[in-house]
Amino acid sequence: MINLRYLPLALLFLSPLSLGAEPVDAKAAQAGPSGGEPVAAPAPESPSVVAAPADLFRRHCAECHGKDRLGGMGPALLPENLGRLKKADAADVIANSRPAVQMPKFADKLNPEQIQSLVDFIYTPLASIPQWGMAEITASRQILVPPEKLHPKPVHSADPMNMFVVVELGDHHATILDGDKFEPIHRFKTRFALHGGPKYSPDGRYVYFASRDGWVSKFDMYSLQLVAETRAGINTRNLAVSDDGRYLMAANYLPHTLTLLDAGDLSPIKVIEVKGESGPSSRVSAVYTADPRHSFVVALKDLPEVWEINYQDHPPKGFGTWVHDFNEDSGENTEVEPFPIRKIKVSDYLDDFLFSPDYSTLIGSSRQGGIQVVDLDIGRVTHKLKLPGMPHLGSGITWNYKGNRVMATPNLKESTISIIDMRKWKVIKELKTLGPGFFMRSHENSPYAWADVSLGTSKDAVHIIDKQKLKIVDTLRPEPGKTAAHVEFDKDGRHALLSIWEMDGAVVIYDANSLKEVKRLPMVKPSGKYNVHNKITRSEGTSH
Ligand code: DHE
Repeated sequence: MINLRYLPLALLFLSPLSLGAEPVDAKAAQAGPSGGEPVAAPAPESPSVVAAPADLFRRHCAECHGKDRLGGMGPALLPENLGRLKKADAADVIANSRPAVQMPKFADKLNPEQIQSLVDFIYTPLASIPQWGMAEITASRQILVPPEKLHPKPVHSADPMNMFVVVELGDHHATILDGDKFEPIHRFKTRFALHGGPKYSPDGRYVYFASRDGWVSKFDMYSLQLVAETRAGINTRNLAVSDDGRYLMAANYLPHTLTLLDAGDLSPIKVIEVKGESGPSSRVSAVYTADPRHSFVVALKDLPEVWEINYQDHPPKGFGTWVHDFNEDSGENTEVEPFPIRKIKVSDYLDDFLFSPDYSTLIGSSRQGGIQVVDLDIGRVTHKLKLPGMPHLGSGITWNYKGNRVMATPNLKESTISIIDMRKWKVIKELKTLGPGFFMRSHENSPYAWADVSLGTSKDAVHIIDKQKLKIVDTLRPEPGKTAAHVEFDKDGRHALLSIWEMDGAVVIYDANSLKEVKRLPMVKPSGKYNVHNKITRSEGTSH
């Protein structure tokens, strides 16, 4: 149990969901997302004590955040993991806590200098990249419900194909929504700071979440419970599920690795070090599965390469050592390494990316701005396009326009949406928007694409784009003054669900044709919404 004597400051940034497990470090990241009792305030720190920040951390923080700052019941306190909290705001969080966390206030317990020294300490990178290999991952794994205890059929009456997961970032929960009635049917605690889209198993029964702190959680959509968790990294970007449902791959910033997990019990299969031939290692920007290729495709942040990792039992010609080991006479591949890697050189470091609908082409955001088009079959960059701002390609969508496939992407730094002909690789339209945006969405059955402008001053607006006229035909303001961001359609494309991205936020359900509001469900800073059918069928209007 937690020793309250040591608890105080250690609860920095701690979600209310994160208490109630064993002390950190011994079982570092084993503390589950189960709830706990409110925390008693600490004994005041004597103002006369001038301790070194490391000592302050050890005494006040290590219990919950790990003596190595890698996290435990509370999140990791490393610069990489604190990326979304401005350093200038961290002192205020320590002094005054923040809404929806159980961390007590420390303003009257530590003096401003002590608080500032702690801030400086946690924003200082560790001297070396911490070890997080097979042993640590294995030790972190927890089976919460064994497979034999899971109900074979759904315990609810919702259409399993038309359910949504809604991530509520504000208090680190997720809500499962019936997509026909638009009624929440379950709400549960998640790990701290989920990021990236949760990914479904191919049959839609399970959903896998990744948190920025590296936790991968498996949730059963039939019995509505978390079934297993593993910490795949210390700082993780996102995860992907193989098209056969057997494997997960987590993309990590810390350490510089890809973690391959068994999708069944989340046990680690392999940790792949991400480094170039000449030595330097790289953070991983993102990983996705390319279903028809039976591969995970990976973009790298610090190496100008794209990696394709085949997960078939018998990988095809062209992968890794396969070429050398392929026996031309027998036509067999006898000594192939499992999960061989094919490395494709690209012209610039890539951030996020999307695929063409047939998965033969990767379209990636260059660090310098603009996009690179990579033909995955021939293994090289075929086109480069200069675009204004920074395209946000993970949010890119495609559709058929006058017999041609086009794609559209918001820009993180410019008030523009770029629409690109995917045959000629030419920008055919730059739509001026009310501000830079983060997410775009549509559906095969909808004439409209929805685009938020949540990064600008008109963050409460959402543009409706006619996909055949290539024009903004309407602009909605679901709640004036409040951030509106991220849309997801229901299974048939008849409704669009939009987030009011605020602590007192909501998911607003619109009729996708009349654009009239149908219902509003209060939620705590809802971020992404993920429809089972649209995700597992790889709808052209949503992220994959
Ligand atoms: Fe995201 C998806 C990268 C900041 C919310 N974001 C993704 C993906 C990548 C990415 C690579 C695709 C993964 C996937 O879906 O599997 N995000 C980045 C960044 O590099 C960036 C700009 C900086 C960072 O801090 O990492 C960034 N992202 C944010 C935020 O600040 C957001 C708005 C709030 C948050 O959660 O931190 C945010 N990102 C999201 C969401 C998705 C996402 C909700 C999933 C979108 C979807 O519908 O699929």
